Amino acid sequence: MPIDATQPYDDQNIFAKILRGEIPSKRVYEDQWAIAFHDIAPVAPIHILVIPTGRYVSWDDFSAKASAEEITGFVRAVGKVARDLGLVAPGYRLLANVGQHSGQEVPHLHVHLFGGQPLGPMLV
Ligand code: IU
Repeated sequence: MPIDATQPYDDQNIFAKILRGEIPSKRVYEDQWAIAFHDIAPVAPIHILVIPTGRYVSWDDFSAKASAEEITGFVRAVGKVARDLGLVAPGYRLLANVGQHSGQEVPHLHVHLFGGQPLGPMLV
């Protein structure tokens, strides 16, 4: 069921556990500001999730409350992951779901990075 993007941060959410290393993931990147790992149910040949190391429910929360340093660090990490995976020349897509209408399922901000094939037009 989609989450309510206005809910308080829950330290027991699955991505918080992945961040703390309590649940395994296939990590491709980590630094002070972000970690990135393979989505467990990929919908493209390359489907990576990039999440901030801070406690943010969604893009809304992050954009409103994160420090300039955190925002810069996170945005740079997303770009670096894509570059490291060789996705800039062929191209890629970024997506962040926020709350009910988007279908956001996990209450820790995550940016989906899709690539590895022509992705077609956005559906909405
Ligand atoms: P959404 O934007 O909240 O809808 O995306 C959640 C994504 O998290 C979705 O693509 C899931 O396949 C993915 N995921 C995961 O990679 N590992 C997990 O343990 C769980 C969800 I739960």
